[in-house]
Amino acid sequence: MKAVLKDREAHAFADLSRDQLLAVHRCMLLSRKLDDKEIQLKGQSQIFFQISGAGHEAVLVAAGVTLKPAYDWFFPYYRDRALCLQLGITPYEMLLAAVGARDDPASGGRQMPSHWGHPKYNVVSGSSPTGTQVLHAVGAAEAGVIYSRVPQIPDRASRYHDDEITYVSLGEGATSEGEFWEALNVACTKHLPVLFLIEDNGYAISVPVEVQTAGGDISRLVRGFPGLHVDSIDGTDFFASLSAIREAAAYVRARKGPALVHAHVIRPYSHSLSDDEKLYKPAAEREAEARRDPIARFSEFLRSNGVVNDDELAAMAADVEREVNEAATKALVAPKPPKSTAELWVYSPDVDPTSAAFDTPARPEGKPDTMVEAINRTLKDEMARDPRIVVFGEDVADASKREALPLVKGKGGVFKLTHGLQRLYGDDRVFNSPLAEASIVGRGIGMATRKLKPVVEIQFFDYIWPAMMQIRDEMTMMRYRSGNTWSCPMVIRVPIGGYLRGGGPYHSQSGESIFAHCPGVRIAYPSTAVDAAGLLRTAIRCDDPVLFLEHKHLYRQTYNKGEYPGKDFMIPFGRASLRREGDHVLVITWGALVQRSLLAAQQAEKDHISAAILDLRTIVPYDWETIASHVKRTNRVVIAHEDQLLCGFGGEIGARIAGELFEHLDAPVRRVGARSTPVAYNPDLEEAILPQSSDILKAIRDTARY
Ligand SMILES: Cc1ncc(C[n+]2csc(CCOP(=O)(O)OP(=O)(O)O)c2C)c(N)n1
Repeated sequence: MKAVLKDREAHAFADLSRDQLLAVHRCMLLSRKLDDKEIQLKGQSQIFFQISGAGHEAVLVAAGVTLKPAYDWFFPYYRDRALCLQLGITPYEMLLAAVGARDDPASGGRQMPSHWGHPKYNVVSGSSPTGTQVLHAVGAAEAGVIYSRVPQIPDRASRYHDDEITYVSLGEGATSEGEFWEALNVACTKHLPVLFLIEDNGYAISVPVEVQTAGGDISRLVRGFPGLHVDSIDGTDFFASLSAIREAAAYVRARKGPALVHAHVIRPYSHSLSDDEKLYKPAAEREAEARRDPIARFSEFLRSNGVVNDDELAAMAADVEREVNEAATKALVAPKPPKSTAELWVYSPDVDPTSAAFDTPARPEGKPDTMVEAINRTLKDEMARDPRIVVFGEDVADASKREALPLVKGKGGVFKLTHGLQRLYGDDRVFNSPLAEASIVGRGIGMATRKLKPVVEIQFFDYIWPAMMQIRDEMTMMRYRSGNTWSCPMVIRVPIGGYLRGGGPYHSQSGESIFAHCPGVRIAYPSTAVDAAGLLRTAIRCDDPVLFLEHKHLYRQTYNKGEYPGKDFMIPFGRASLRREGDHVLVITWGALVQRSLLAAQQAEKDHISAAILDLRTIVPYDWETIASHVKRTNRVVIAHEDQLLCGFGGEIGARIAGELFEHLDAPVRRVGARSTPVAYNPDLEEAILPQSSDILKAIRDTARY
């Protein structure tokens, strides 16, 4: 090992000039001094969070000098200060993030410091969950490949480079997350140009690597991945790091496959300022780590090889100190974001899917379509219009095996919604994914940050949960947390709901209210074929992430069929549709309960109760104006949804009606929803659990007679 390092040192030293060696040292020092400054400022309560890159500097500068800002793509971990300095992010910009300044380029005061992001250098906004970024990197790498293969994309030449690399880093602790393994699997399956850097400082907060990783050595575990270049190095040794990163980068640039560099580093400053490593790391271990400090090692190398003398090193340290102090003085007086801007950038400030621009007339064509046909045709038309649209998910392709495609009819999704898309648009734009929901959404996020338009499918709502972290903490927050510099507009299509007579607990779930609680996502929930076409087109053309809920029971009904409304038909979000006029009671509903409410209203008519049925069509945003105008007219309200009553979205609407329209009510707001149980397999049990027309009828009668 020692001899190998010596060779690498000799080689690397030979091809870096004196100026380059000094620049390497200065960057490492600058990174450390910025950490020190932030620690000081945190102690003075001038900043609010600090996490350091101390001990990781050597391998990060090695990566920074090898990779190309604004050419390659970067998904750095929170320890990557030295890399980001090397890429071009300035100390002043970093300190703007620390003080939460308005002009912080990473986030405009929305995100903690050291969660890097800078559009100028292709550094994509980072979050705090460990490991989520790895899937974004895979998606970003895929985006480059898709741009290279889809000539119809008009501006693609400016969007990728044939030999670009996507860099992503993470700690050895984060490699325990499933997303890391999903990412490696996809990167190796598709031979994607991703460079994974594992920064192994031996601990994840207080958990040592031997408790974290089987055998205590992550690179040993991943060596079986086909096509993956793997190297394991001392990441506190700059020359060993440079040599390993260069070799890995050359492998990836040559399109031989992905690479993974496992760098053993140290963490001299505890996990963060909230942690004290003395509580779990004995003194001897800490002293041994200190002897490997990358900055001390590099300055010793420079000195012992006559590259610099002590005076020059001292002068450099003083110059770094001056630069850091100047940047801090400036950052501390930088303007803060005004409180009035707290709600900016949850959604796109440029494209408003509730606006008249999305209100386009229907031009009906042909015979009535089912909801399945309407969605399928909309996808086909939109993919023809916009070559940036990519469709992927489980089973969505017609046939993954190319040689099979001419011989078979094609699968096109378990419900056939995507049938024929692969045949029409090719397997670069329509493809199957591994059975891994987090990877479907996470890859979509990475692609969307590079301006592709992913329209992905989660096969059943019941299985969306592995993707919840990607949806809640990544997709919905990307724009907000990056201060509107990054966004990931994409569509997640999800078959939802029950009434299947045998769907059971895992093919019948509802739960739109869970996602309505995540600021940053729009939620559409059509009940007719025509609405599905219009709302899906709006979802695709708008600039926000959209959860598009398709009720399985409504896919092939005859009562909600409609003539395909044409290639440009859109329905603005936040516009409810009055399905039935009525004067006595207003029923607010959506999804499968629209039809059940209509049947209940017909029955109520026999009692001379006239019930209006309002189909919300979108949950986020929901059409409060229309709700309010009808409540003021009928003075009596029932809210009916398939989801459980407890914490269902009806609770939100009911509370708002009670709060804002109390003086217009002649009866309490009644809600109809499922019981608080899973949906049972036995059809009788299912019927008892899910709300039926008879339940809505009873609520209408009780409300009318109150
Ligand atoms: C998904 C998730 N779980 C837990 C945490 C809390 N947390 C923050 S950092 C960290 C340890 C990370 O260790 P590692 O990946 O080895 O990186 P290191 O901090 O050691 O550089 C934990 C548990 C988190 N941010 N995200």
